[in-house]
Amino acid sequence: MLDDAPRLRVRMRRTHGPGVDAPVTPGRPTSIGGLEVVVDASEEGELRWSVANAGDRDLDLDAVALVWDGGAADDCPRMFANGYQSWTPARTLRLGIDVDPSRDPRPIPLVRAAFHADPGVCAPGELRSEQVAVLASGDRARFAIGFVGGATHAGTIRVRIVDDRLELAATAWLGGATLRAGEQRVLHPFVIEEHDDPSVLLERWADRTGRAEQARVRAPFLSGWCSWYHYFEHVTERDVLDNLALADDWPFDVFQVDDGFQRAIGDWLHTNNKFPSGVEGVASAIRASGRTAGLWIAPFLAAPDSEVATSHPEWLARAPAGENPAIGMYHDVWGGVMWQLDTTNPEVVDHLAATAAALVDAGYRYLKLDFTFSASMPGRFADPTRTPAERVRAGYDAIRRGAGDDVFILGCGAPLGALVGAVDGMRIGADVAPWWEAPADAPGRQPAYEDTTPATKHAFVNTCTRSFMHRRLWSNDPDCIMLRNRETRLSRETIARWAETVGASGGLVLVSDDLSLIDADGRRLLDEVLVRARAVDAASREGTTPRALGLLDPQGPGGLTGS
Ligand code: 9PG
Repeated sequence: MLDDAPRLRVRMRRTHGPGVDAPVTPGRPTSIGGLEVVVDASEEGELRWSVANAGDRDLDLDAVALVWDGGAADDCPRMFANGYQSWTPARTLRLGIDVDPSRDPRPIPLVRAAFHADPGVCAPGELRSEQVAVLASGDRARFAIGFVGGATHAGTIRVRIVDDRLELAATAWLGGATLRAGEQRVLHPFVIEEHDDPSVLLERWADRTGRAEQARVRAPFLSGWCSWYHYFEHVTERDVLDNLALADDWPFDVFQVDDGFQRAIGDWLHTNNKFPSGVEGVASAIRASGRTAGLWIAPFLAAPDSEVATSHPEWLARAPAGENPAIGMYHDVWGGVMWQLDTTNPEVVDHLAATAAALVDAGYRYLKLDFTFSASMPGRFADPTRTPAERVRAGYDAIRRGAGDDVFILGCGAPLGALVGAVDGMRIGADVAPWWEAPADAPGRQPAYEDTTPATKHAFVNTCTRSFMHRRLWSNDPDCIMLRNRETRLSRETIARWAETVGASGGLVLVSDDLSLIDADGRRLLDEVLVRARAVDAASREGTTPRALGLLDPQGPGGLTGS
């Protein structure tokens, strides 16, 4: 497709500057807007490219793209579009009909920055996918475009129909990173493959990317308990101990304490008064029961009144303009605005490594790192040459360095592309909730971004559509099952359907209930789900993952093979 060189163009957007566009010939440097782009002839089907600052002044670069004609749009042109982070949907969109949510004026810009690599507004008619996209005519796939890697910048595939033809743009998102005078950056290569089965295309892309990025795919199968989806932020040490006491004959490897133990967002080694025994005491109790102790943290955030923010204001990223710190997340439950730690500051990475080491010393061997897209949010940083992807990856790498190689690290609220090779497990969908569809007043609901709201249906969609990632990029975490049939709005049928889908995915099986509310049927369901999940996981390690039914159906997938 890219051999059609006369139609190949490079498109570039410097920060605060207009987009510029020029034809490019593979093998020959193209000068554009003070930069030089080199596209190599492909090797092993991978197109290699780089961008260099040819001038004698530093330049800030938002995005550079290769743009080409993808042929006639055909009937029912569709794109399987992968979302940016754990909670963003992966599903099939209709070109010429569906609209990118960034075009909706209602959400504040911060919402766009949380759910997309590029927080800007899409062009009219344009749809986008992160890392990999499958282009299709109706139910038949045509080809996939995928970036082989994402650790140094995000890769966004943008598509629109121009004169009944597909205009394709493979975009490297550098997010305003400074290119020093004379500096060259090698960009992640990308591949184009043809096949009529979308699952085959996605699996081949994930195989290739997992190999290239040394994906961590050898962690043991895990089952466990998580405090979040029954107790939420009200969890107490007593709740954890009570469930531990009830769990004696439950098949859990991990017992994981979620949000609610900490004194402040950012101060992870100090508990609030609901956890009188401290982080060590809770870990000791879990370990004494023979289980792996797990803990949730949101490591790149700091509450304005946290010790970390007040004693080290210089560790905070600065807002894009003005003197305030940069926002990493707005969350009512935590009291509003949370600042963003600057992971380009060597002291911050040392602090993250030391925090992880201290938690491991306290007894934790499973860390759930949440809201980690926050390190990719806009701001000004100690090292302006780092891209958003590099800022996220630096934070994860620091935590890995402190925690050691044998601690299970679970990414959550995490930009997927940047973290292949960094995490053992990855949350691949929105939060479940004790309801199927989100009610109008569900917490976290954002106009135009409703499909990221905590709701079991949203977790179900991504568990099906991202099944190809399992044991290729990491172990998939589909999010928790809930087995209680009291204190929930889920019907017995829906409880079972969701639990069976988790089992059919082969991913992590985590239960999030007050165990005293689960009856014998619930327990039997868990045992069945675990048998299935172990078998599917074993097959996945051998390269056979379950496939989504109806992957190219714009109404969403119908389930997984075998479910
Ligand atoms: C703890 C939770 C759980 C859960 C995570 C994550 O936008 N929001 O308001 C929003 C709130 C919570 C949330 C996602 C989004 O969930 O996925 O498993 O750990 O944090 O706070």
